[in-house]
Amino acid sequence: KWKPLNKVGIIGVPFEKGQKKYGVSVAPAAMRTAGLIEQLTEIDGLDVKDFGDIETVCDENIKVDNMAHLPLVSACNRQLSNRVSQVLRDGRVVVTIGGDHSIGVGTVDGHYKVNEDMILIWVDAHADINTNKTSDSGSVHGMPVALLVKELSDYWPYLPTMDWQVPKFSIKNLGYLGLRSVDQFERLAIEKYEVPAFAMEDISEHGIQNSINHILQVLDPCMNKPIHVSFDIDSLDSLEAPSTGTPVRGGLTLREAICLMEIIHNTGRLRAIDLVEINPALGNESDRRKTIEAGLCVLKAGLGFSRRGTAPRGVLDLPVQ
Ligand code: B3U
Ligand code: MN
Ligand code: MN
Repeated sequence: KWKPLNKVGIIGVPFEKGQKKYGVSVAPAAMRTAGLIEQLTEIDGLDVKDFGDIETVCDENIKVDNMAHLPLVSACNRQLSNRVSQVLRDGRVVVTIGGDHSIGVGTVDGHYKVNEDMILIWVDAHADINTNKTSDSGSVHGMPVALLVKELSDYWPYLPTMDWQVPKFSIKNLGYLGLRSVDQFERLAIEKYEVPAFAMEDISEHGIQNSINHILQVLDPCMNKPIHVSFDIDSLDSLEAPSTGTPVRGGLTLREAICLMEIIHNTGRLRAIDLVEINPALGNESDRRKTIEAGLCVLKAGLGFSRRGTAPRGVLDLPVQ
């Protein structure tokens, strides 16, 4: 019944106010310069449309306790949510290039509006499930999951400027991969709600294939739900993706990440990919190149690029002299 969509829509989100370092906002431009559209277009049969960048305009200056730049984060995500819904309604897989991970609020909100039965795979070194009470940093990129999930709505104060976002997504439809830097209350939330979470030691024990297959089995045993992958580049080992704001060693290899994305692609149900936290302003030229290339590899694997190669369509023999 399900087969991979052969249409994608790209959205760039040059937004970095969900964290403290300069540079994640230049990732969409850096990815385009590195050949994002061209490389995706080379994937067999893929129709790629660029929906441009989200511009954030915001004149509100309301302070919310331990949530830096909330009005800006909110304004950006509100527009992003609408754009994501629009791309999905155009029958395309949405590929959103961040930006920091606070933009996960907009991508998941926009996806949920179109597919209420969606499941969410959060691939990250971090769990991003802090509230403003539990966060040490006050950075919203550590809070998107807690903002999205209906089960945690009572743990938030009233959030000015966020009225547009009603948390309806259930934590029962969430799974984690790649965790290795989880705060105490984040761990408590994962245990309280029994979120299927494959931290690095679990991936070491079971392997990446069993890990993702187990999560898919738990979240969607009937295999009929649309899948959203929110991929934080810091899920990769910092040797593979050094140009990111909060690198943590001991992470996924690029091979594991590609394998994971191929498995999800092969379900035919992947409908949205976020690629976030690439920061081309950090590290040297080699770090930058490695990180951007790793991001491109992850996207291509999710969109049907085959490492085996692809024979020319409809051609049965080699050309003769
Ligand atoms: N859990 C910490 C650290 C963090 C979360 N996401 C990133 N870092 N990239 C926090 O700030 O909430
Ligand atoms: Mn993250
Ligand atoms: Mn992270």
